[in-house]
Amino acid sequence: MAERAVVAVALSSMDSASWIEPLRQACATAGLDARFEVWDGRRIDARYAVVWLPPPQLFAVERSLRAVFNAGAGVERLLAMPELPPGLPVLRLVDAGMAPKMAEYVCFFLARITRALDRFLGPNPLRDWHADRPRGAPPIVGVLGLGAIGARIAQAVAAFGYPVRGWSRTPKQLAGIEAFAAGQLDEFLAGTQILVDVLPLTDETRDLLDRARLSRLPRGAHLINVGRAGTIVDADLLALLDEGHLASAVLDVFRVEPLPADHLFWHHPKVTVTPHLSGPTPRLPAARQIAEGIARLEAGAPAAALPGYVDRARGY
Ligand code: NDP
Ligand code: OXD
Repeated sequence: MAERAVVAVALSSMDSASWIEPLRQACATAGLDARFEVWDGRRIDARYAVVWLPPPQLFAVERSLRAVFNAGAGVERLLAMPELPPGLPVLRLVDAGMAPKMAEYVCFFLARITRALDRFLGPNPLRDWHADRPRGAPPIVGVLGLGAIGARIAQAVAAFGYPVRGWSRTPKQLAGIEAFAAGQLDEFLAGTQILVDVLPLTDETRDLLDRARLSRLPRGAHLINVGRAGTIVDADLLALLDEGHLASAVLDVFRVEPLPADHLFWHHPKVTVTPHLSGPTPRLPAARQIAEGIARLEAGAPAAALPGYVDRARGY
């Protein structure tokens, strides 16, 4: 009989202990015999690790790892760890319940922007029954990144009647979404009135939206960033907001998190800051995906055949 798999759980900011029970439950459902342990720095001979910003010594201490499961979608910080062994397969979550929450977040801010709902909120709400209502054509929404999450966001936005366009590295065919390929970014931006960034951070997407690119958006455009902050040059974004080229920015992700208390974004009148909460990883669906992944690996499947296998050269 195969030896029981030991799984190290090292989830730093996500509270490792709270994941043990969902992982156990998910294992029982997947028919997998595994032992999950919160990793405390001592060697447990783990065959797999479930991580989010793990301590770097994990990879030096646990030398028998066969794969590492990232308890989130973005892997840029994990891949940037010099301690991560080069050949160790990395798997990430694919949707796992994050996509609908992020679609909800984006649609909430779209309604707020397009109906100027802020007028009715806050300490001095407008009390005018005859306040202006938008009756024209809805603005064009452009979604950068049409992966597990971006596609869901694009489809949710389209379901509310917005014309939606999407940009991805490889061409996509999604019902009701106008698709733009990698070489068509300028054209994509020129026709986008509300830009939603759902890109992973990779060598190719780092600093992608600089002054030149953001300036291609029409005057008065809005930005919602739920992907990664490193895809946008902060100083260029602030300058374009101050100059009035961009009307507003809703930012859920930041180059430094937690966002430092003195950062300009906190106080800028055209910026809404949320503390990286658009897509919190829901424990049970995530645990199920991880348990199914481990079960398949234990059954002999190659890691590259699993959903969420990260192409380390590509960076996502
Ligand atoms: P996926 O890997 O499924 O999708 C990534 C998308 O980006 C794909 O459509 C991909 O193109 C596209 N893309 C990648 N590189 C490029 C490029 N150079 N040019 C054009 N398009 C590119 O990721 P997910 O949808 O699961 O997640 C996206 C990101 O959202 C995560 O990486 C993470 O950073 C962020 N995130 C944020 C959360 C939050 O709470 N704020 C929560 C969860 C995720 P192609 O389809 O051709 O591969
Ligand atoms: C993720 C995130 O990548 O929460 O999952 O940002």
